[in-house]
Amino acid sequence: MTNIHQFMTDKNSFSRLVKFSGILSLIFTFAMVTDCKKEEDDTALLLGALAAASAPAPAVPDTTAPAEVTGATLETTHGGSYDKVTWTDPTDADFDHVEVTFTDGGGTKRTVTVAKGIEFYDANTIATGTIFKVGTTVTIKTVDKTGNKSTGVSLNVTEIM
Ligand SMILES: [Ca+2]
Repeated sequence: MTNIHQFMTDKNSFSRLVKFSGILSLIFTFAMVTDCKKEEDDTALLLGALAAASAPAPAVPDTTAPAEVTGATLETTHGGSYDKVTWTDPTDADFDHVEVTFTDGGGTKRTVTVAKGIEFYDANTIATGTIFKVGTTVTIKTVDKTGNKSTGVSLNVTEIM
């Protein structure tokens, strides 16, 4: 049997002990490195999640038409027939223009664009004496900068008594 004194003084035994310590130290270092690596991975994951959370949301395309015009009214500038339509533009920030569709006295269907802020259309712009055809409708649609168009407000062109 080898006692502790013999073990400690035996060069081979001591050398084995040193080697064994070295292996233990290697295992310990490996364990530490592995743990650090895991923390690095966790940090990378966390940073990735934070970046994803703070990144600006992808642009959502605008598909919303502006509100309708209000106070739409037919008027006559010559008496006898309606030839003018007036309204108030919506307040939507992206409102761009109005589209007026009507049938003129000669039966021709027309669509005209009226810029924001004008708030009226006179059929005499086409030719003096042009009127809205009785029995048809004048439709006013609002359009935004993206091109979204409202359903429209329609006015019936009736005979003026
Ligand atoms: Ca819009």
